[in-house]
Amino acid sequence: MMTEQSQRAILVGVNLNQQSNYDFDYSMVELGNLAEACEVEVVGQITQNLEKVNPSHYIGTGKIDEVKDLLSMLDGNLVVFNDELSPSQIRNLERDLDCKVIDRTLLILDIFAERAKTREAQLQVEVSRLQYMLPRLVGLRESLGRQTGGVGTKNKGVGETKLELDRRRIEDKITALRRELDTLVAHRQVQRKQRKKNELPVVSLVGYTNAGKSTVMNAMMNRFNPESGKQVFEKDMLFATLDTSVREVPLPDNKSFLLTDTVGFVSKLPHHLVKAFRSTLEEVAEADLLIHVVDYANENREELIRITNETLNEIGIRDIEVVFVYNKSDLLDIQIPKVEGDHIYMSAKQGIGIDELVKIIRQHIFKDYVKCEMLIPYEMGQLVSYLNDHAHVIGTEYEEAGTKLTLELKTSDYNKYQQYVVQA
Ligand SMILES: Nc1nc2c(ncn2[C@@H]2O[C@H](COP(=O)(O)OP(=O)(O)OP(=O)(O)O)[C@@H](O)[C@H]2O)c(=O)[nH]1
Ligand SMILES: [Mg+2]
Repeated sequence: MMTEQSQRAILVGVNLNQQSNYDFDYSMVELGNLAEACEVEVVGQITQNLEKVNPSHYIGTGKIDEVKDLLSMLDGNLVVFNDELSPSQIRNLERDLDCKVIDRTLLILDIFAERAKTREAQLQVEVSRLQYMLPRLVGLRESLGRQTGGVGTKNKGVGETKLELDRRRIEDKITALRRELDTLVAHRQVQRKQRKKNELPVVSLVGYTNAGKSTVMNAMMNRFNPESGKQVFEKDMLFATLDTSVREVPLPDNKSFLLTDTVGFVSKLPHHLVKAFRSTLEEVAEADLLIHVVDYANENREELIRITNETLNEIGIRDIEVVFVYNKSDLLDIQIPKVEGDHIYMSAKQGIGIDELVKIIRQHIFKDYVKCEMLIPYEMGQLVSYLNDHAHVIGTEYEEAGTKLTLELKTSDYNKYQQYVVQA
């Protein structure tokens, strides 16, 4: 949709009630970034403070002329609104501005559509897009009609039947896509259950888009599992990651955990999209620990933290312990790594602070480990090798009655092999 020849856009934002807990200016900067991610050139911007929006045009009537003047002055051919517009608002605006009008939601949907790589992500985006389009079909049809010289009364009946058809076709398509999606989700749930059986704790990276989540994941893998070669995609752009990746991080003392990397958040993430991505985000909901990655070099970090927390809330994630990674601290004038309780100032890109982060993670997820001594008869050699692979063996002595291990192991293993425990 966004690939037509050069699009020159004017951004329009409404600062409602001049809310103090919301950085309006930053949301406009971000709208520009979103537009640029869609290869739209931003040529101008108009904002307005309002007590409440104008139901018919979103902006006040006076502002419409202003936008129109700016469009002709700057040779713009697209207007992008900072909020989701209703179908009739888009219709009215396109008519009065005589120009294509889109909103923030459509921009985000387009970026997601472009970036989705796995079938699951593609389906999720497509469902959201169709749902966004459904109530807006009338508008699309009318603007088409205008281009071909206006809708005549003669064709009206035909148009309406066609509209009904289109609508039904889209509804059918949504149903079909949903069905396919359900199959995929079921498959992933099986995988997730299997992982659960492994009883490895799950740690999930969450945070605003571009904070450095994927870079943290890669830094962890470089440090603890370099041979695996399983790097995830990291890049300086909005929504580099749309799919969930899970990696095992094996620590030197045979304790491991699973680390998941997933889609980042953004201000005013479209509701349909959050809903469509629910299955992806379920991985996060089942985590034992969250690592909230913050771009600490971003001066709006407080706002970004707040939006991330709100989104987590919206998808029903509460009561999971959180560790804060103040990432990109290499860009600031502070000594790193620096640990303050469950907060760490670090640099994933430079690999500074990874060991310290793991130390914090350990304190949260390996609570059910116990230390003990076991005496294992020589004919149980297999158990000794199992423990060498799956527990943290601190000392080994060979006694007359068998191998004596001083070790730290999971409570479940402790209970299973309790008969060999000689000293708890
Ligand atoms: N200076 C600096 N840059 C970093 C650091 N960590 C990540 N970056 C850069 O930030 C950009 C985004 O990193 P990603 O890891 O892709 O961010 P993300 O949070 O996964 O982003 P999404 O997948 O889009 O949500 C990349 O260009 C990274 O190289 C850091 O510690 N310092
Ligand atoms: Mg990423």
